[in-house]
Amino acid sequence: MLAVHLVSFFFSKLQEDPTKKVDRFLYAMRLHDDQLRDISARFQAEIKKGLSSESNAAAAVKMLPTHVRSTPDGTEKGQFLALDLGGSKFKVLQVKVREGMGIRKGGVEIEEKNYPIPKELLTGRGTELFDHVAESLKDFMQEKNISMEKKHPLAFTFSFPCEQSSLDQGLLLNWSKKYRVRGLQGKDVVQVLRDAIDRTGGVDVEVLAMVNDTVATMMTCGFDDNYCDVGLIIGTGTNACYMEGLRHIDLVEGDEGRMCVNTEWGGFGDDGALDDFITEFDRDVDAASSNPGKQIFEKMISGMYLGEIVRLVVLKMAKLGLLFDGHVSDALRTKGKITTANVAAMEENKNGLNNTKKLLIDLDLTPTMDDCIAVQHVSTIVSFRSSNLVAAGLAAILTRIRQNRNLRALRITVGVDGTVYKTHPQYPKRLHKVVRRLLPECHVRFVLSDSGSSKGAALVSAVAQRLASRKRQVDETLCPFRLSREQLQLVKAKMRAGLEAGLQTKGPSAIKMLPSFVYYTPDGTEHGKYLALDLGGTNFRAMLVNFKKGMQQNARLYHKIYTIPLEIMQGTGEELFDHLAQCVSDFLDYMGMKNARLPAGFTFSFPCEQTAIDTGTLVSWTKGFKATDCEGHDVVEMLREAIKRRNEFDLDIVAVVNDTVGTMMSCAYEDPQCEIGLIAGTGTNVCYMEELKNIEKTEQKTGRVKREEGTPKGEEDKQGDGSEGEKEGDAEIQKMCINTEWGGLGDDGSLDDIITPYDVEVNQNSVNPGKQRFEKLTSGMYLGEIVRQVLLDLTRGGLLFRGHVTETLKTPGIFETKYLSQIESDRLALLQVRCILQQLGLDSNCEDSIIVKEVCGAVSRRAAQLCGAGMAAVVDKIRENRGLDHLNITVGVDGALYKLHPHFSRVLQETARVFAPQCNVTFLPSEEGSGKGAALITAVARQKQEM
Ligand code: 0WK
Ligand code: 0WK
Ligand code: BGC
Ligand code: BGC
Repeated sequence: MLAVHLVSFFFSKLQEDPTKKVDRFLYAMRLHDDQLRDISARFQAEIKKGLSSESNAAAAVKMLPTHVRSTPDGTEKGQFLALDLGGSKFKVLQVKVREGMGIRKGGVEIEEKNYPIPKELLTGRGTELFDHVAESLKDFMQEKNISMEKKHPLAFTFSFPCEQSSLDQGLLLNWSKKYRVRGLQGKDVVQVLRDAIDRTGGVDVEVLAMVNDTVATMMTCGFDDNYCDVGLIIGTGTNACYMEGLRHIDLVEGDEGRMCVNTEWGGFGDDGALDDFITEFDRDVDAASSNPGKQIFEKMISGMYLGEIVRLVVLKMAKLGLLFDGHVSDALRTKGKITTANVAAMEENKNGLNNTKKLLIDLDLTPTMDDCIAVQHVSTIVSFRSSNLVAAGLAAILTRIRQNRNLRALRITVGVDGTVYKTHPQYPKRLHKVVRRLLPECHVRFVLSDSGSSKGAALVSAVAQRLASRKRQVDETLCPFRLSREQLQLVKAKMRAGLEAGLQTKGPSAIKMLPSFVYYTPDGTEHGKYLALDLGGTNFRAMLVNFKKGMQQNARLYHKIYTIPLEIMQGTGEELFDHLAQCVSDFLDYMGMKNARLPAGFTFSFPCEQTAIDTGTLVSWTKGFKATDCEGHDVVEMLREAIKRRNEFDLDIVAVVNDTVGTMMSCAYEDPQCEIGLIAGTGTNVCYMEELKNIEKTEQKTGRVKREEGTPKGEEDKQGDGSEGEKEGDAEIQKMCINTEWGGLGDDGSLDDIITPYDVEVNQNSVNPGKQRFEKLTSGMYLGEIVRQVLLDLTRGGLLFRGHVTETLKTPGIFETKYLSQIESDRLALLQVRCILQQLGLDSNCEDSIIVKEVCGAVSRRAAQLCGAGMAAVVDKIRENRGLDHLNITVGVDGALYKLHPHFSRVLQETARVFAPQCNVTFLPSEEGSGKGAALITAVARQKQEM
C-alpha cells in the first residue's frame, strides 16, 4: 500500500498523460486476452458443473433448465397479456403475434405501460409486491379496454433465478439487483402471481409461461433470426441463456432435442473461482451490497454496480492525492452518487469529457482537465472490463454450442437487451470486437431486442399454448386407444363368451375354436428325425429336428428360412404350394437328405378345420395371404400334390398343426406345465388344452371312426357308440388342444365399442375386410397401419409435420410394425426416431417425433392389453374347467411382436395378471419357433401309429 502512495506522489510531479496513472492504478482491471481466455475456460468448467446432477447443487453457476424446448418456428400466433418484472422497469403489455388486422405478415403488435415499483415494495412482503403487479395488470386492461370477461393467456417475464419443472411453475431461488422482497424465496412465483390476481379480482387470465428475461430476449430476437440460440442481458443485472442439448441437462428427463438453459452467470465466482480477478473495489462493492458474496460476476459487470465501482476508484485515487489534489467531497463518499448512466455519459464520444466535468462538479469537486480525463478513463477501464468479462462468458457458451454440434465453425446470433448494452455508447462494439477476437472461427451476430422481452415471453406462451393445445388434441385423438379397466374387463368377458360359443356351435362363430387333434403334450419319450415345415406370417421355415430319447432339452435341429414373395402370397394356391415344395427341396438338398422320405410335421399358421391330425381344411386366409383355390381345401393334400408335381423327393406328412399348437408343444418340451400356445406376431392367436367334454362339436365331427386310427387295433369294435369307448384307452385322454383363432373376436360386431375410425380404415383397406377384427387391433400386420392412419389424421389436423401430408404418409404399409418396436425402445433417442421418420421421407422436428412415439405407444399398448385381457379369459376358463381356486400354468409364446417389441410382452403379462388374479401365468418364449413343436407332434402321432 505504502509503495503505491510513494509511486503516485512521485508521478504527480511529472504532469504526464493523466490516463497513464489510471492505467497503472487500475492495472488489475485491464484484462488482456489470455486472461479472458482463462476466465472463459473457467466458465466452461462452471457450465459443466451446473449441468451435471452430481455437482449441480454446489455449482455457483446454476444452469437452470427453462423447459423452453424450441426457438420460434414461425407458427406461433395469438394475443397475450404480458408482465415484465425484474429489470429496471416493470411493464405490463399486450402482445399480438400474427393476430388481427394491420399486423404486417409475421408481425407483432405491442402495447405497453410502465408501472414504477414503489421503493418500499422492493424490500416489502412478497404478497404486497405481487398485489401491486396484479393491480397494475388490472389497470392496464381497463385502460386498454381489454375485456375482463374472457380468459386471457398471460406471459410472465421474471428476471430472477427460478427452479422450474415446467413452463408455468418456478421456485424463486434468491433475489438479486434491487429486489430484497420478503417471504417468497423457495415459493412458486407463478402461484404467488395467480393468488395475487385472484385477490385483486375482476381479471381472468391464464398464466401460460414464466420465463427469465434472457430467455424472453432470445425468443424475441429468434422471431426474425433462426440462428438466435443465445439470450444476453447486460442491464441492471447481467445474465445469459442458450439452447443446450437435452442429453447434457441431467436435471431434466430425456435425451432428445434441446432446451434453453438460464445460466444465471451472475453467480460465477461466488465459489471463489474469480478471486484472482477481484479487486479491492469489487470487494467493497460486494461488502456494501445487500447480497454480499453473491453475484460476484454480476457485480463486476452490470449496470447496478459499474457506477459504484467508478465512484470507489475515483474516491480512492482522490484520497491518494492522485485526483483533485487529494480533495474529497461528501458527495464522492456517498454510495450511488455515480451511476452507470453517468459512466455511459462520461464515455460519450463528443461530450464525454464535458459530462465528466459536469458530474464531478455536481459531486462538489473542482476538477482540472487532467482530473476529468483521468476520471473518464476510470469509467472506460471499468466498463471495458465489464464488456470483456461478458465477452469471456459468451465465448465459453459459444464454444460449448460449437462443440455440442461438432462444428469447426459456428454461425450464431446472440439476442441482447439491457440498459447498459442499449445506452452505453461504446459498450456494444467493444463487446462484439472482443468476442470476435476470442472466437475467430465463429460468425457471431448480435441482435438488439427492439421491443423488450415480452414479445419473446409471448412467443414462449404461444409455443406453450400450441404445445398444450397440440397435446390436448393428440390426447383426444389417442383417448379411444387408452382402454379403461372396465373396457378391458368387458373384452375379457367377450373373449370368454366367444370361447364358450365356439366350443358349442358347429356353425360359424367369431372365435372358431378349431380342434387340433393333439391330445398330449410331450413326455420326453419322443425320439427320431423329423422334418418340420413352418408357414408363418412372413416367411416359410424348413427344419430338421432330431430327438434323442430322454435327452430332452437338446434336440438337435437345423433350419433354413425362406421368404414368401407377396405375389406368391396372393397368387394361386398351386404357385404357393409349389413354392413351398421348392423350398423343401432346397432344404433337403442343403441337408443332403433328398431321399430320406422323412416323417414331416407341417405348421400352417392359418385357421384350418381338422378331422384328424394329418388333415386340415383351410377355413379362410388371414394376414396378408389370399392365394386362390385354397380356402375350403385340405392344405396337407395341396402340399402333397405340390411335392408330387415336383417329383424330386417325398415326405410322409404325419401332422398339420397351427403355429400356436406347435409353439405350445415346443415349450411344453421344456416346461410340462405349458398348456397354452400364444402367437403375437404378424397375426395373433392362442391355443390351449381344453377338456374334451367341453368340446361338444367334436363328437359329431370325430365320432367313433376316427378314434380307431389313433387307438391300438381291435379295441374299438367292442363298444361301437363312442362314449364309453373313450373310457378304456382314453383313460388318460381328457383334453384336446383347441386352436381358438381368437383373431376373429369382434367379427360379429362385439368389439365395435372399442374399434376406432382408424381401425375401421385399416380393416377396409385389408385383404379380408370384416374378418379378424381382434387380430386387426393387436397384431404386427396391422399396428403399423393403425399408427399411419393416426399420423395421417394428426398431420391433416396440422398437428404433425407442419401439416404436410406427404405421399409417403399416404402409402399403405409404409409404416411397418418393426418401426414401432424401434421407435418405442427406451434406448432410442428421439434423434434416431427422426432418422427413422427421415428414412420414411417424413421430415420431422423434435416435437413431431415425441408425438409419433406417443402414437406408437398408444397403439401397441392397446394391442398388448387386449391380448392380456384375452389371455386372462383363457387361463380363467382353464382354471374353472378344473374347478381350481388357483391355477399355475405356462404359456408358450412366439411371434416378432412379443419377442422384439420393447414393451408389448410386459404390458400383456401385467394385464393378464390383473384380470386373472387367481392364475399364476408364466410366459415362456419359444426358442426354436413352432417347428420343434410340429416335429414333437409328428413324433407322438408317428409313435401312436406304430403302437
Ligand atoms: C428489457 C427487458 C426486460 C429485462 C431488461 C433488462 O424487457 O425483461 O429484464 O431489459 O435490462 P434492464 O432493464 O435491467 O437494464
Ligand atoms: C415363429 C413360429 C411360427 C409362427 C411365427 C409367428 O415358428 O410358426 O408363425 O413365429 O411370428 P411372426 O413371424 O408372425 O412374427
Ligand atoms: C438475475 C437474472 C436476470 C439478470 C438480468 C440477474 O440478477 O439473477 O435472472 O436474468 O439479472 O436481468
Ligand atoms: C391365423 C392363426 C395364426 C395366427 C398367428 C392368424 O392370422 O389365423 O391361425 O395362429 O395368425 O400366426
